[in-house]
Amino acid sequence: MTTRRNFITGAAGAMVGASLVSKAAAAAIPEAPQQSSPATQPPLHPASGRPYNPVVTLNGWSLPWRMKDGVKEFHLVAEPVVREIAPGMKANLWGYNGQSPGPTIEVVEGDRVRIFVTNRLPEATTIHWHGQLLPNGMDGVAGLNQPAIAPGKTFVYEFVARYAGTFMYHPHTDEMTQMAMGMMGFWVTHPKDPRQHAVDRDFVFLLNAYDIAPGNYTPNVNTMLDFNLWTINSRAFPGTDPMVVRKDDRVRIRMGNLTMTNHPFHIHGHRFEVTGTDGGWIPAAARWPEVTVDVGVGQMRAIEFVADNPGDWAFHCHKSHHTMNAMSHGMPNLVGVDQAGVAKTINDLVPGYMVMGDRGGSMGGMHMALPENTLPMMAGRGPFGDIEMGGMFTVIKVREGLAHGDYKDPGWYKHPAGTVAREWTGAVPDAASAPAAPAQGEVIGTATRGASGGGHTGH
Ligand SMILES: [Cu+2]
Repeated sequence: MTTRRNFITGAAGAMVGASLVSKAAAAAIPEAPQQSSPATQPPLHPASGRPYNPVVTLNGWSLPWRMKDGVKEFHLVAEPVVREIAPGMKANLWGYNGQSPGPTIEVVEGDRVRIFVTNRLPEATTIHWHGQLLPNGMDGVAGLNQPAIAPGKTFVYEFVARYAGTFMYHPHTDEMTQMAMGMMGFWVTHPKDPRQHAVDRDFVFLLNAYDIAPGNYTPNVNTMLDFNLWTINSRAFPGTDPMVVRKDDRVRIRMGNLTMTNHPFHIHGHRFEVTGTDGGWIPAAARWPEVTVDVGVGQMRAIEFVADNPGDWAFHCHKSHHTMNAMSHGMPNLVGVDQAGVAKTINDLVPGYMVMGDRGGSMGGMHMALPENTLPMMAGRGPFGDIEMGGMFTVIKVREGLAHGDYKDPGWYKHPAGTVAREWTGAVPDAASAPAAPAQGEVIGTATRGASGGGHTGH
């Protein structure tokens, strides 16, 4: 039998056994390990049961289990948590076992699974096992399939993980509030034969969004569309960890979307194929090459590629407002307007004012005073300066010669000599501008919308 000690030594990180259940009850209900760190934890290699190739949850972890009479037993605790969204910002969220999202659950096709769910939230909850083929009474829709789990109560779910694939879990009780607060987790059912669908590195994460006004800590749960923090597993760039891979590794990235809008995820320097959805694996003959995959609301997508191109490659949502962090900016669009002196004049009146579209970098480079607990809209420093990104953005670091299972950040890519875009210092031909282009500082027309319609309060 797996002991609490095995639980702790079986997974790295600052995981501590929760004292939720008394010693007497410990035999009946497994411990509920907790995770205090938002850092990416090493893959959790199975200590019992059938072998499989574990996944890596970006800025997350996998939940240890115990084997009891041939059944894999897990214990999830739904509870309020404090999640660091990125250094400099923490959020009061709801999650499972110490973090939002909750831990990834990994099982093997054919496993019988028993999941204890303890509710430590101030309101009732349930868990829906998105994508699983299971008995109706285990599906987790409060009122329809089961009574809701009242605060303080523990329910048990039990079913067989019937087929290998990519799944997630989330409440089906007061969903608007509970998902807006971060309640969700990843689920991977591995194939019985570990050689099936085998890859060298298998990353997973959920896409989520929050509406946390600058200077605040708690999401507004009534927001329908105007979210201002777009996150990968409840982390915003530069808080997202890089995905470190060895050159020529076959890499899989599995993503699930529990926000209220779609996210077209785009890779740089590589091509991929979509190999799976939450409905199953896509036959090889039906796959086609892509560099962007749209992950629709409530959907999951698995992509695979061979990481044959060394470097630091951006991987991000292609909606440009989703790679920014929160800001209430009723800002005019002054792109193309000579604002020399304007900022200084206004700053004398309105300290902290800054302008968009003037001398590139005015956004990322603006180290303006922010309310407490508020991330810069775009941030991140790279080897060449400001990266000017936030939100749903991370970096795939492809390196030669890494050890199998080495996920440590190798630092920035060292570009071979002569392979970096550089300033041209030779002669430049005339007539490099469009014939009718206004000169810098010259304005054509004074459309009122263009001058004042650029402001909005969210993304
Ligand atoms: Cu997006």
